Amino acid sequence: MLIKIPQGWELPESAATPESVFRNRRALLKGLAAGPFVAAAAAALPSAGALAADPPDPSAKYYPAKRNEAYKVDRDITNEVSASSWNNFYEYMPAAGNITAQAQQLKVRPWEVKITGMVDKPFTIGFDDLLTKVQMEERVYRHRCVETWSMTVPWSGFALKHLVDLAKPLGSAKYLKMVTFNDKDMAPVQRQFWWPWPYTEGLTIQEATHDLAFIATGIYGQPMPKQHGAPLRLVVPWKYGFKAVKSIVEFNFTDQRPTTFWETTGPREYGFWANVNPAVAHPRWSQAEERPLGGNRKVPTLIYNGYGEQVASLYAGMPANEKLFM
Ligand SMILES: Nc1nc2c(c(=O)[nH]1)N[C@H]1C(S)=C(S)[C@@H](COP(=O)(O)O)O[C@H]1N2
Ligand SMILES: [Mo]
Repeated sequence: MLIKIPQGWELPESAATPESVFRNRRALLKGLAAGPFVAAAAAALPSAGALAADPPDPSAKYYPAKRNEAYKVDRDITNEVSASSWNNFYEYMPAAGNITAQAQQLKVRPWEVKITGMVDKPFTIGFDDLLTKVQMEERVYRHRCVETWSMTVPWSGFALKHLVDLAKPLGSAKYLKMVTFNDKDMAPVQRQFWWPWPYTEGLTIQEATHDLAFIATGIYGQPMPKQHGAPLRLVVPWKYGFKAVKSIVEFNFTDQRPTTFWETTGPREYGFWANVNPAVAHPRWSQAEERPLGGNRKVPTLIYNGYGEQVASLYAGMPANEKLFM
């Protein structure tokens, strides 16, 4: 997101770690290649996925999850190195870029998720417990960032509807608010008081229970790397990427439309609905095209990011003053 606050610390794209460094490190970790240069490069950076020092991941048994072939995309899957080395996670670097090293400060266990607000009975559940109560699957989805880069990736996880069912919301609940952790030790950037931490997003209950709404706990057949928002993050592929809140600690059911991190930060540029629409320009750039990660080629952006057939009916009959596409 390009909000114009003085940003001396912003890295230009050219300063990102070369992909070759990641490739070499991965090869080394897999025992396929070694040699003094590769070893040095590998030692200099934390790993893209599990850090060597982390304890064994108790959720490893769920991956790879069985792919659900109902979710098909007529695009090539983005190569893993490109997707995992170009991320947006302001808690670790307030600009999109290579945040893998910074994101290793995220501690994903123990991890508790709170279910609060207008539900039958609020509760807290450990992340690993939660996984035993849902149906894990893999889905290939498009992802379109409001800043015009895009990717197509296999997410592992479960339908958000499963979590809504576990929560037993009251009939009076109209919205689901989702909140990222707020911890200055785990994310020193959260000391920057001018951002409205914690990162918050929201959906209507109709959106949250739509077939496409997904909670991702992994990507490319592995548990979620930290830079992608471990251990669980939202995926709503018909909306701009900023809706896809990472590292969630709370699901709050409410009758009030939640005010989001980006609405608070840039109310004229980022809204609640944020549905993808190539015909509605961002105030500072066109949304007509996008650049799939891993290349310089541009391709046309599609209404609802290609999911119009499934989701357009959610918005039929909305009042004309609702800004559905920002
Ligand atoms: N907590 C949190 N969630 C976040 C963000 C963030 O800065 N903080 N960035 C969002 C944006 S703008 C995008 S495009 C996606 C990027 O997801 P990825 O890094 O896994 O590709 O995460 C979204 N979720
Ligand atoms: Mo984004």
